Amino acid sequence: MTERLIVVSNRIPTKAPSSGGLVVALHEALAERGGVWIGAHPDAGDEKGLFSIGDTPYQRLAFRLSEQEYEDYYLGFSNSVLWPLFHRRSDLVELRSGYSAGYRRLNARLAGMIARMIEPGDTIWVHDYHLLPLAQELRALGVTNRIGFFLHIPFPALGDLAVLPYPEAFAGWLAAYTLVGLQTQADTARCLEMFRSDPRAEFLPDGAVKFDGGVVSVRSFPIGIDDEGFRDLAAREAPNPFGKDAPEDLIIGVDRLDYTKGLPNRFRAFEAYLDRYAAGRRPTLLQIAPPTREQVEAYRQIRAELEEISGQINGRHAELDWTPIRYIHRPVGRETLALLYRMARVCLVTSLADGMNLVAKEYVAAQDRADPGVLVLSRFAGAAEEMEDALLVNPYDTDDCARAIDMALKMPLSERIRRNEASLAAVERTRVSTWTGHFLDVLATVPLQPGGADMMAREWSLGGK
Ligand code: GDG
Repeated sequence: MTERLIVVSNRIPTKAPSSGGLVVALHEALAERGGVWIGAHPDAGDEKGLFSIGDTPYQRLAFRLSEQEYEDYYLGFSNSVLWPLFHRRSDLVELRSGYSAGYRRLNARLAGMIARMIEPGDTIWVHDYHLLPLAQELRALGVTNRIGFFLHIPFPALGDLAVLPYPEAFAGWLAAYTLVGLQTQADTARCLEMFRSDPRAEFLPDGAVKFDGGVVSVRSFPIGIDDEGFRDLAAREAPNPFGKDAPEDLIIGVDRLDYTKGLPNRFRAFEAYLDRYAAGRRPTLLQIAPPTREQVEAYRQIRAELEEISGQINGRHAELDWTPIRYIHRPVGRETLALLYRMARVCLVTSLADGMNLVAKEYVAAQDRADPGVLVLSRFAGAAEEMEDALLVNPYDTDDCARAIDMALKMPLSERIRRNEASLAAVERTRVSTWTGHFLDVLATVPLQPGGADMMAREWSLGGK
Protein backbone atom coordinates (compact mmCIF):
# COMPACT_ATOMS: atom_id res chain seq x y z
CA MET A 1 0.00 0.00 0.00
CA THR A 2 1.40 3.42 -0.95
CA GLU A 3 1.31 6.23 1.60
CA ARG A 4 1.32 9.32 -0.51
CA LEU A 5 0.66 12.85 0.68
CA ILE A 6 -1.97 14.56 -1.46
CA VAL A 7 -1.95 18.36 -1.01
CA VAL A 8 -4.94 20.23 -2.41
CA SER A 9 -5.05 24.03 -2.66
CA ASN A 10 -6.95 26.55 -4.73
CA ARG A 11 -3.90 27.52 -6.78
CA ILE A 12 -0.99 25.30 -7.69
CA PRO A 13 2.44 26.96 -7.84
CA THR A 14 3.31 27.44 -11.50
CA LYS A 15 6.94 26.38 -11.05
CA ALA A 16 9.08 24.64 -8.45
CA PRO A 17 9.70 27.28 -5.75
CA SER A 18 13.14 28.83 -5.35
CA SER A 19 12.52 30.80 -2.16
CA GLY A 20 11.23 29.91 1.29
CA GLY A 21 7.79 29.86 2.83
CA LEU A 22 4.74 27.65 2.79
CA VAL A 23 5.16 26.61 -0.84
CA VAL A 24 8.71 25.43 -0.19
CA ALA A 25 7.71 23.66 3.02
CA LEU A 26 4.94 21.76 1.24
CA HIS A 27 7.23 21.11 -1.69
CA GLU A 28 9.77 19.57 0.71
CA ALA A 29 7.17 17.48 2.53
CA LEU A 30 5.94 16.18 -0.83
CA ALA A 31 9.44 15.50 -2.13
CA GLU A 32 10.30 13.61 1.09
CA ARG A 33 7.14 11.50 1.40
CA GLY A 34 6.24 11.28 -2.25
CA GLY A 35 2.89 12.53 -3.31
CA VAL A 36 0.80 14.81 -5.42
CA TRP A 37 -0.06 18.54 -5.33
CA ILE A 38 -3.42 19.37 -6.86
CA GLY A 39 -4.64 22.89 -7.59
CA ALA A 40 -6.09 25.21 -10.20
CA HIS A 41 -3.84 26.58 -12.91
CA PRO A 42 -4.98 29.35 -15.23
CA ASP A 43 -3.64 27.78 -18.42
CA ALA A 44 -3.81 24.06 -17.72
CA GLY A 45 -5.44 22.02 -20.47
CA ASP A 46 -9.18 22.10 -20.97
CA GLU A 47 -11.83 22.06 -18.25
CA LYS A 48 -12.43 18.35 -18.00
CA GLY A 49 -9.86 16.68 -15.77
CA LEU A 50 -6.52 16.80 -13.98
CA PHE A 51 -3.40 17.57 -16.03
CA SER A 52 0.12 16.76 -15.03
CA ILE A 53 2.36 19.87 -15.06
CA GLY A 54 5.98 20.75 -14.39
CA ASP A 55 9.03 18.89 -13.43
CA THR A 56 9.22 18.23 -9.68
CA PRO A 57 10.25 15.23 -7.55
CA TYR A 58 6.54 14.66 -6.90
CA GLN A 59 3.54 14.88 -9.17
CA ARG A 60 1.68 18.14 -9.77
CA LEU A 61 -1.82 17.87 -11.13
CA ALA A 62 -3.69 20.95 -12.26
CA PHE A 63 -7.30 21.60 -13.09
CA ARG A 64 -8.68 24.51 -15.00
CA LEU A 65 -11.51 26.75 -13.84
CA SER A 66 -14.08 27.70 -16.44
CA GLU A 67 -14.95 31.41 -16.66
CA GLN A 68 -18.18 30.72 -14.82
CA GLU A 69 -16.36 28.80 -12.05
CA TYR A 70 -13.84 31.61 -11.70
CA GLU A 71 -16.69 34.07 -11.38
CA ASP A 72 -18.90 32.09 -8.97
CA TYR A 73 -16.52 29.90 -6.99
CA TYR A 74 -13.37 32.06 -6.84
CA LEU A 75 -14.31 35.75 -7.12
CA GLY A 76 -17.83 35.10 -5.87
CA PHE A 77 -18.34 32.72 -2.98
CA SER A 78 -14.69 32.46 -1.91
CA ASN A 79 -13.66 36.09 -2.12
CA SER A 80 -16.89 38.06 -1.92
CA VAL A 81 -18.63 35.92 0.72
CA LEU A 82 -16.25 33.79 2.79
CA TRP A 83 -13.23 36.14 2.83
CA PRO A 84 -15.10 39.23 4.13
CA LEU A 85 -17.28 37.14 6.45
CA PHE A 86 -14.34 35.34 8.07
CA HIS A 87 -12.55 38.69 8.48
CA ARG A 88 -15.51 40.27 10.33
CA ARG A 89 -16.54 42.39 7.32
CA SER A 90 -20.06 41.07 6.78
CA ASP A 91 -20.91 44.54 5.42
CA LEU A 92 -18.81 43.66 2.34
CA VAL A 93 -20.43 40.27 1.72
CA GLU A 94 -22.09 40.04 -1.70
CA LEU A 95 -24.72 37.34 -1.80
CA ARG A 96 -25.39 36.89 -5.52
CA SER A 97 -27.48 34.23 -7.07
CA GLY A 98 -25.31 31.34 -8.23
CA TYR A 99 -22.29 31.96 -5.99
CA SER A 100 -22.88 29.20 -3.44
CA ALA A 101 -24.10 26.71 -6.07
CA GLY A 102 -20.96 27.46 -8.11
CA TYR A 103 -18.80 26.94 -5.01
CA ARG A 104 -20.44 23.63 -4.25
CA ARG A 105 -20.24 22.47 -7.87
CA LEU A 106 -16.53 23.20 -8.11
CA ASN A 107 -15.83 21.37 -4.84
CA ALA A 108 -17.92 18.41 -6.03
CA ARG A 109 -16.16 18.36 -9.43
CA LEU A 110 -12.75 18.47 -7.76
CA ALA A 111 -13.77 15.71 -5.32
CA GLY A 112 -14.75 13.54 -8.28
CA MET A 113 -11.35 14.03 -9.91
CA ILE A 114 -9.52 13.28 -6.64
CA ALA A 115 -11.65 10.24 -5.78
CA ARG A 116 -10.63 8.65 -9.08
CA MET A 117 -6.90 8.83 -8.29
CA ILE A 118 -6.86 8.25 -4.53
CA GLU A 119 -5.42 5.07 -3.04
CA PRO A 120 -6.20 3.52 0.37
CA GLY A 121 -3.03 4.62 2.28
CA ASP A 122 -3.01 8.22 0.95
CA THR A 123 -3.29 11.16 3.32
CA ILE A 124 -5.05 14.23 1.95
CA TRP A 125 -4.23 17.77 3.14
CA VAL A 126 -6.65 20.46 1.99
CA HIS A 127 -5.77 24.14 2.27
CA ASP A 128 -7.96 27.10 2.96
CA TYR A 129 -11.40 28.57 2.64
CA HIS A 130 -11.88 27.93 -1.08
CA LEU A 131 -12.21 24.21 -0.41
CA LEU A 132 -14.15 23.94 2.87
CA PRO A 133 -16.70 21.35 1.61
CA LEU A 134 -14.15 19.18 -0.22
CA ALA A 135 -13.96 16.47 2.45
CA GLN A 136 -17.73 16.20 2.61
CA GLU A 137 -17.86 15.74 -1.16
CA LEU A 138 -15.08 13.13 -0.97
CA ARG A 139 -16.85 11.25 1.84
CA ALA A 140 -20.01 11.17 -0.27
CA LEU A 141 -17.97 9.40 -2.94
CA GLY A 142 -16.83 6.79 -0.44
CA VAL A 143 -13.35 8.15 0.35
CA THR A 144 -12.42 7.01 3.89
CA ASN A 145 -8.81 8.24 3.99
CA ARG A 146 -7.42 10.64 6.58
CA ILE A 147 -8.23 14.15 5.38
CA GLY A 148 -6.73 17.20 7.08
CA PHE A 149 -7.77 20.80 6.57
CA PHE A 150 -5.86 23.97 7.41
CA LEU A 151 -7.61 27.32 7.50
CA HIS A 152 -5.14 30.14 6.80
CA ILE A 153 -7.56 32.92 7.73
CA PRO A 154 -9.43 33.64 10.99
CA PHE A 155 -12.24 31.35 12.09
CA PRO A 156 -15.46 33.39 12.03
CA ALA A 157 -17.44 34.40 15.09
CA LEU A 158 -20.56 32.31 15.68
CA GLY A 159 -22.89 35.26 15.14
CA ASP A 160 -21.33 36.08 11.74
CA LEU A 161 -22.01 32.59 10.38
CA ALA A 162 -25.69 33.45 10.11
CA VAL A 163 -24.75 35.60 7.10
CA LEU A 164 -23.92 32.46 5.08
CA PRO A 165 -26.65 31.40 2.65
CA TYR A 166 -26.80 27.94 4.32
CA PRO A 167 -25.30 28.49 7.80
CA GLU A 168 -26.32 25.04 9.04
CA ALA A 169 -24.13 23.39 6.37
CA PHE A 170 -20.86 24.86 7.66
CA ALA A 171 -20.39 22.52 10.66
CA GLY A 172 -20.96 19.54 8.35
CA TRP A 173 -18.22 20.71 5.97
CA LEU A 174 -15.70 20.78 8.81
CA ALA A 175 -16.90 17.61 10.50
CA ALA A 176 -16.13 15.54 7.39
CA TYR A 177 -12.38 16.14 7.98
CA THR A 178 -10.25 13.99 10.26
CA LEU A 179 -8.36 17.03 11.56
CA VAL A 180 -9.14 20.74 11.28
CA GLY A 181 -6.10 22.97 11.87
CA LEU A 182 -6.48 26.63 12.75
CA GLN A 183 -3.95 29.42 13.20
CA THR A 184 -4.52 30.33 16.85
CA GLN A 185 -6.03 29.15 20.09
CA ALA A 186 -8.64 31.88 19.77
CA ASP A 187 -9.66 30.45 16.37
CA THR A 188 -9.83 26.96 17.87
CA ALA A 189 -12.03 28.25 20.70
CA ARG A 190 -14.41 29.85 18.15
CA CYS A 191 -14.57 26.64 16.11
CA LEU A 192 -15.34 24.53 19.19
CA GLU A 193 -17.94 27.08 20.27
CA MET A 194 -19.64 26.60 16.91
CA PHE A 195 -19.80 22.83 17.45
CA ARG A 196 -20.92 23.32 21.05
CA SER A 197 -23.85 25.41 19.90
CA ASP A 198 -24.94 22.73 17.40
CA PRO A 199 -27.29 20.05 18.77
CA ARG A 200 -25.95 17.58 16.18
CA ALA A 201 -22.46 17.65 17.77
CA GLU A 202 -21.29 15.53 20.69
CA PHE A 203 -17.97 16.16 22.48
CA LEU A 204 -15.83 13.08 23.14
CA PRO A 205 -13.61 12.78 26.25
CA ASP A 206 -10.43 13.59 24.28
CA GLY A 207 -11.98 16.86 22.98
CA ALA A 208 -12.72 15.52 19.49
CA VAL A 209 -16.20 16.16 18.10
CA LYS A 210 -18.62 13.48 16.97
CA PHE A 211 -20.91 14.75 14.23
CA ASP A 212 -22.94 13.15 11.49
CA GLY A 213 -21.45 9.69 12.15
CA GLY A 214 -17.83 10.89 11.98
CA VAL A 215 -15.23 12.26 14.37
CA VAL A 216 -13.22 15.45 13.81
CA SER A 217 -10.31 16.77 15.90
CA VAL A 218 -9.70 20.52 16.06
CA ARG A 219 -6.29 21.98 16.99
CA SER A 220 -4.25 25.14 16.49
CA PHE A 221 -1.09 25.05 14.37
CA PRO A 222 0.33 28.59 14.18
CA ILE A 223 2.05 28.88 10.81
CA GLY A 224 5.55 30.28 10.44
CA ILE A 225 8.24 31.12 7.92
CA ASP A 226 11.66 29.97 6.79
CA ASP A 227 13.30 32.34 9.30
CA GLU A 228 16.86 31.18 8.63
CA GLY A 229 16.45 31.73 4.90
CA PHE A 230 15.05 35.19 5.52
CA ARG A 231 17.82 36.14 7.93
CA ASP A 232 20.48 35.06 5.43
CA LEU A 233 18.84 37.02 2.63
CA ALA A 234 18.60 40.12 4.82
CA ALA A 235 22.15 39.94 6.17
CA ARG A 236 23.94 39.46 2.85
CA GLU A 237 26.19 42.11 1.32
CA ALA A 238 24.10 43.87 -1.32
CA PRO A 239 23.75 47.35 -2.81
CA ASN A 240 21.43 49.67 -0.90
CA PRO A 241 18.02 49.42 -2.66
CA PHE A 242 17.57 53.20 -2.27
CA GLY A 243 20.90 54.04 -3.89
CA LYS A 244 22.79 56.77 -1.99
CA ASP A 245 19.91 58.54 -0.28
CA ALA A 246 18.37 56.03 2.08
CA PRO A 247 15.68 57.54 4.33
CA GLU A 248 16.91 58.11 7.89
CA ASP A 249 13.97 56.80 9.94
CA LEU A 250 12.51 54.16 7.65
CA ILE A 251 9.15 52.65 8.61
CA ILE A 252 7.94 49.75 6.49
CA GLY A 253 4.58 48.15 5.70
CA VAL A 254 4.21 45.15 3.36
CA ASP A 255 0.76 43.83 2.53
CA ARG A 256 -1.32 42.60 -0.34
CA LEU A 257 -3.64 45.52 -1.02
CA ASP A 258 -6.52 44.11 0.99
CA TYR A 259 -9.14 45.86 3.13
CA THR A 260 -8.37 43.48 6.01
CA LYS A 261 -4.84 44.81 6.41
CA GLY A 262 -5.88 48.16 7.93
CA LEU A 263 -3.94 50.35 5.49
CA PRO A 264 -6.10 53.51 5.73
CA ASN A 265 -5.85 53.25 9.54
CA ARG A 266 -2.08 52.89 9.22
CA PHE A 267 -1.73 55.95 6.99
CA ARG A 268 -3.92 57.99 9.36
CA ALA A 269 -1.87 56.84 12.35
CA PHE A 270 1.32 57.87 10.55
CA GLU A 271 -0.24 61.27 9.86
CA ALA A 272 -1.20 61.58 13.54
CA TYR A 273 2.39 60.72 14.44
CA LEU A 274 3.67 63.47 12.12
CA ASP A 275 1.18 65.97 13.55
CA ARG A 276 1.61 65.19 17.24
CA TYR A 277 4.89 63.43 17.94
CA ALA A 278 7.46 63.78 15.15
CA ALA A 279 9.06 67.04 16.41
CA GLY A 280 12.11 67.42 14.20
CA ARG A 281 12.17 63.88 12.82
CA ARG A 282 11.47 63.23 9.15
CA PRO A 283 10.53 59.55 8.95
CA THR A 284 9.46 57.83 5.75
CA LEU A 285 6.68 55.26 5.62
CA LEU A 286 7.49 52.87 2.78
CA GLN A 287 4.30 50.99 1.99
CA ILE A 288 4.60 48.10 -0.43
CA ALA A 289 1.12 46.96 -1.44
CA PRO A 290 0.94 44.75 -4.53
CA PRO A 291 -2.52 44.56 -6.10
CA THR A 292 -4.76 41.57 -5.55
CA ARG A 293 -8.31 40.46 -6.59
CA GLU A 294 -8.84 43.65 -8.54
CA GLN A 295 -12.01 42.34 -10.19
CA VAL A 296 -13.76 42.57 -6.81
CA GLU A 297 -15.28 46.02 -6.20
CA ALA A 298 -14.18 46.27 -2.53
CA TYR A 299 -10.55 45.98 -3.70
CA ARG A 300 -10.96 48.75 -6.27
CA GLN A 301 -12.39 50.96 -3.52
CA ILE A 302 -9.56 50.37 -1.06
CA ARG A 303 -7.04 51.19 -3.77
CA ALA A 304 -8.72 54.51 -4.58
CA GLU A 305 -9.04 55.34 -0.88
CA LEU A 306 -5.36 54.76 -0.21
CA GLU A 307 -4.24 56.81 -3.17
CA GLU A 308 -6.36 59.66 -1.88
CA ILE A 309 -5.12 59.45 1.72
CA SER A 310 -1.44 59.16 0.79
CA GLY A 311 -1.85 62.09 -1.63
CA GLN A 312 -3.42 64.21 1.12
CA ILE A 313 -0.72 63.38 3.66
CA ASN A 314 2.13 63.96 1.25
CA GLY A 315 0.44 67.18 0.09
CA ARG A 316 0.36 68.47 3.67
CA HIS A 317 3.77 67.32 4.86
CA ALA A 318 6.18 66.73 1.95
CA GLU A 319 9.18 68.99 1.44
CA LEU A 320 11.53 69.33 -1.51
CA ASP A 321 13.84 66.68 -0.09
CA TRP A 322 11.33 64.55 1.85
CA THR A 323 8.29 62.49 0.86
CA PRO A 324 6.68 61.12 4.05
CA ILE A 325 4.77 58.25 2.37
CA ARG A 326 6.27 56.23 -0.44
CA TYR A 327 3.49 54.03 -1.64
CA ILE A 328 4.45 51.28 -4.07
CA HIS A 329 1.51 49.54 -5.69
CA ARG A 330 3.42 46.60 -7.17
CA PRO A 331 5.44 43.67 -5.83
CA VAL A 332 9.14 43.94 -5.02
CA GLY A 333 11.53 40.97 -5.18
CA ARG A 334 11.93 38.83 -2.08
CA GLU A 335 15.68 39.61 -1.87
CA THR A 336 14.98 43.35 -1.92
CA LEU A 337 12.18 42.91 0.59
CA ALA A 338 14.55 41.22 3.05
CA LEU A 339 17.04 44.10 2.73
CA LEU A 340 14.29 46.68 3.24
CA TYR A 341 13.06 44.88 6.38
CA ARG A 342 16.55 45.02 7.82
CA MET A 343 16.97 48.72 7.03
CA ALA A 344 13.61 49.69 8.51
CA ARG A 345 13.62 50.95 12.12
CA VAL A 346 9.94 50.06 12.46
CA CYS A 347 7.53 47.64 10.77
CA LEU A 348 3.80 48.42 10.92
CA VAL A 349 1.32 45.55 10.86
CA THR A 350 -2.12 47.03 11.52
CA SER A 351 -4.49 44.32 10.26
CA LEU A 352 -8.13 44.61 11.35
CA ALA A 353 -8.30 40.81 11.16
CA ASP A 354 -5.58 38.43 9.97
CA GLY A 355 -5.14 34.67 10.27
CA MET A 356 -1.47 34.95 11.21
CA ASN A 357 0.47 37.64 9.25
CA LEU A 358 3.78 36.37 8.00
CA VAL A 359 5.19 39.85 7.41
CA ALA A 360 5.45 40.28 11.19
CA LYS A 361 7.58 37.13 11.41
CA GLU A 362 9.69 37.98 8.36
CA TYR A 363 10.49 41.43 9.77
CA VAL A 364 11.64 40.00 13.10
CA ALA A 365 13.75 37.31 11.41
CA ALA A 366 15.42 39.86 9.11
CA GLN A 367 16.70 42.12 11.90
CA ASP A 368 20.31 42.62 12.92
CA ARG A 369 20.24 41.05 16.39
CA ALA A 370 22.78 43.58 17.67
CA ASP A 371 20.71 46.57 16.50
CA PRO A 372 17.17 45.45 15.70
CA GLY A 373 14.16 47.48 14.64
CA VAL A 374 10.78 47.38 16.35
CA LEU A 375 7.63 45.53 15.28
CA VAL A 376 4.33 47.35 15.84
CA LEU A 377 1.70 44.63 15.65
CA SER A 378 -2.09 44.65 15.59
CA ARG A 379 -3.80 42.74 18.39
CA PHE A 380 -6.10 41.35 15.68
CA ALA A 381 -3.37 39.52 13.76
CA GLY A 382 -2.96 35.86 14.74
CA ALA A 383 0.75 36.55 15.23
CA ALA A 384 -0.08 38.67 18.30
CA GLU A 385 -1.01 35.51 20.22
CA GLU A 386 2.62 34.37 20.18
CA MET A 387 4.52 37.66 19.77
CA GLU A 388 3.54 39.43 22.95
CA ASP A 389 6.80 41.36 23.04
CA ALA A 390 6.06 43.30 19.90
CA LEU A 391 4.43 46.70 20.48
CA LEU A 392 0.83 45.51 20.37
CA VAL A 393 -1.70 48.07 19.16
CA ASN A 394 -5.39 48.51 18.52
CA PRO A 395 -5.45 49.43 14.81
CA TYR A 396 -8.81 51.19 15.21
CA ASP A 397 -7.23 53.61 17.71
CA THR A 398 -5.26 56.16 15.67
CA ASP A 399 -3.54 57.72 18.64
CA ASP A 400 -2.56 54.35 20.12
CA CYS A 401 -0.80 53.53 16.83
CA ALA A 402 0.77 57.01 16.56
CA ARG A 403 2.18 56.67 20.09
CA ALA A 404 3.53 53.22 19.26
CA ILE A 405 5.39 54.66 16.25
CA ASP A 406 6.86 57.34 18.53
CA MET A 407 7.84 54.78 21.15
CA ALA A 408 9.38 52.50 18.51
CA LEU A 409 11.50 55.26 16.98
CA LYS A 410 12.74 56.35 20.41
CA MET A 411 13.19 52.88 21.94
CA PRO A 412 16.58 52.32 23.62
CA LEU A 413 18.85 49.64 22.16
CA SER A 414 18.61 47.31 25.18
CA GLU A 415 14.81 47.20 24.98
CA ARG A 416 14.86 46.69 21.21
CA ILE A 417 17.22 43.73 21.66
CA ARG A 418 15.10 42.21 24.42
CA ARG A 419 11.87 42.50 22.44
CA ASN A 420 13.45 41.20 19.24
CA GLU A 421 14.95 38.16 21.01
CA ALA A 422 11.59 37.27 22.55
CA SER A 423 9.75 37.64 19.21
CA LEU A 424 12.46 35.68 17.42
CA ALA A 425 11.98 32.78 19.84
CA ALA A 426 8.30 32.70 18.81
CA VAL A 427 9.27 32.80 15.12
CA GLU A 428 11.67 29.89 15.60
CA ARG A 429 9.06 27.81 17.43
CA THR A 430 6.72 27.95 14.44
CA ARG A 431 9.31 27.51 11.65
CA VAL A 432 7.36 26.41 8.59
CA SER A 433 9.26 23.14 8.04
CA THR A 434 8.44 22.13 11.64
CA TRP A 435 4.86 23.27 11.10
CA THR A 436 4.21 20.92 8.15
CA GLY A 437 5.74 18.01 10.05
CA HIS A 438 3.69 18.77 13.16
CA PHE A 439 0.39 18.98 11.26
CA LEU A 440 1.04 15.75 9.40
CA ASP A 441 2.12 13.91 12.58
CA VAL A 442 -1.09 14.91 14.35
CA LEU A 443 -3.16 14.03 11.27
CA ALA A 444 -1.59 10.56 11.29
CA THR A 445 -2.45 9.91 14.94
CA VAL A 446 -5.87 11.46 15.72
CA PRO A 447 -8.88 9.11 15.64
CA LEU A 448 -10.07 8.20 12.16
CA GLN A 449 -13.81 7.82 11.91
CA PRO A 450 -14.94 9.20 8.56
CA GLY A 451 -18.42 10.60 8.45
CA GLY A 452 -20.12 13.70 7.18
CA ALA A 453 -21.52 12.20 4.00
CA ASP A 454 -25.09 12.79 5.11
CA MET A 455 -26.88 13.64 1.91
CA MET A 456 -29.31 15.93 3.71
CA ALA A 457 -26.42 18.04 4.95
CA ARG A 458 -25.10 18.22 1.38
CA GLU A 459 -28.28 19.68 0.03
CA TRP A 460 -27.09 23.12 1.16
CA SER A 461 -26.76 24.81 -2.15
CA LEU A 462 -28.87 22.82 -4.51
CA GLY A 463 -31.51 25.51 -4.32
CA GLY A 464 -29.16 27.67 -6.36
CA LYS A 465 -28.61 30.52 -3.86
C1 GDG B 1 -2.87 34.44 4.27
C2 GDG B 1 -3.55 34.96 5.55
C3 GDG B 1 -1.62 34.07 6.86
C4 GDG B 1 3.72 40.71 0.13
N1 GDG B 1 4.08 41.68 -0.74
C5 GDG B 1 5.19 41.24 -1.36
C6 GDG B 1 5.52 39.97 -0.85
N2 GDG B 1 4.59 39.67 0.05
C7 GDG B 1 4.59 38.42 0.84
C8 GDG B 1 5.02 38.68 2.26
C9 GDG B 1 4.41 37.49 2.97
C10 GDG B 1 3.16 37.22 2.15
O1 GDG B 1 3.30 37.89 0.90
C11 GDG B 1 1.92 37.77 2.82
O2 GDG B 1 1.59 36.91 3.86
P1 GDG B 1 0.62 37.37 5.03
O3 GDG B 1 0.64 36.32 6.07
O4 GDG B 1 1.09 38.68 5.55
O5 GDG B 1 -0.82 37.58 4.38
P2 GDG B 1 -1.83 36.87 3.29
O6 GDG B 1 -1.32 36.96 1.92
O7 GDG B 1 -3.14 37.53 3.52
O8 GDG B 1 -1.88 35.32 3.71
C12 GDG B 1 -2.50 35.29 6.59
C13 GDG B 1 -1.09 33.48 5.57
O9 GDG B 1 -2.15 33.23 4.63
C14 GDG B 1 -0.33 32.15 5.80
O10 GDG B 1 -1.13 31.23 6.46
O11 GDG B 1 -0.53 34.47 7.68
O12 GDG B 1 -3.11 35.72 7.79
O13 GDG B 1 -4.36 36.10 5.27
O14 GDG B 1 5.24 36.38 2.87
O15 GDG B 1 6.40 38.78 2.33
N3 GDG B 1 6.58 39.26 -1.25
C15 GDG B 1 7.37 39.82 -2.22
N4 GDG B 1 7.10 41.04 -2.76
C16 GDG B 1 6.04 41.77 -2.37
O16 GDG B 1 5.81 42.89 -2.87
N5 GDG B 1 8.45 39.16 -2.64
